[in-house]
Amino acid sequence: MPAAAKLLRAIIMGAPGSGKGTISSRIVQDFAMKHLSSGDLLRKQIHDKTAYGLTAKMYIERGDLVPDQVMVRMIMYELTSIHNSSWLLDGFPRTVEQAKALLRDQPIDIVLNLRVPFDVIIDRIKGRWTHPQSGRIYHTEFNPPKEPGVDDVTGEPLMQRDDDKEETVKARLEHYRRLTHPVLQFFRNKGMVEEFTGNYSNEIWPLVHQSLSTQLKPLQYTRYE
Ligand code: G5P
Ligand code: MG
Repeated sequence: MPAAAKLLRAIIMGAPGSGKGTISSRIVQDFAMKHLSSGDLLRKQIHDKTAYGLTAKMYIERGDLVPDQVMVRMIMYELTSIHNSSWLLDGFPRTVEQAKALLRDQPIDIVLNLRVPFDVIIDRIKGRWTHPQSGRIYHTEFNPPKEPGVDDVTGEPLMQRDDDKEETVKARLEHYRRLTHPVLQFFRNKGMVEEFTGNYSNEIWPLVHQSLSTQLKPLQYTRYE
């Protein structure tokens, strides 16, 4: 009987706007991994007006973090449905409490940390447009949709996120500095973090690809210069 393929449990971290969603969408194209984004999940719950969504809405609109117990319950539940696959967690954990709860439940193989300067990030977020139903991300200059304001795949309208207003972005960056930096330190102390630094996702992506290729076989051969 052939040996079961190794499953990879990865986390992608980085400040708001550092390119977690952008890099994650490239990862799932090139590797057999499921992408679970806590932000996308929360926005879907808000759209569907679920109990989680009603709780999360006011926190997200202020740029605050949703309480740990809500997040831990939601993410642990979602992980049970993909336990047979390799997965990539984006946006979770965001606090040391969340990180400890995750490690009590799941073995984590690698933490990918995207390091992009804050001034680059603020410029990026101003130009972001998303397709809320799928989580597809665009940018007016970096990766514009074929037709302005319209999703390439469905033809549905694109939206700007409510929490992308300048003041809210500043609050999100501040929470990142105060609450999420310690999470990185927590994982660094365990020797789990791989760092990727750059101003552009196109320079970071080949390095991420190379690193993951040492752990998982890519779905197709892609050459990055
Ligand atoms: P989210 O949704 O997790 P954030 O704040 O962590 O939100 P965000 O904003 O989704 O992260 P990102 O995914 O890191 O950013 O970045 P992205 O969307 O890929 O890229 C940003 C923009 O830059 C896009 O338009 C992209 O096209 C463009 N871009 C990418 N690369 C380049 C480049 O090289 N050049 C240029 N010019 N542009 C580029 O969380 C949202 C909220 O949900 C709650 C919190 O309230 C949070 O604020 N939440 C949680 N609360 C508690 N605990 C948790 N675990 C929570 N998770 C979510
Ligand atoms: Mg994102």
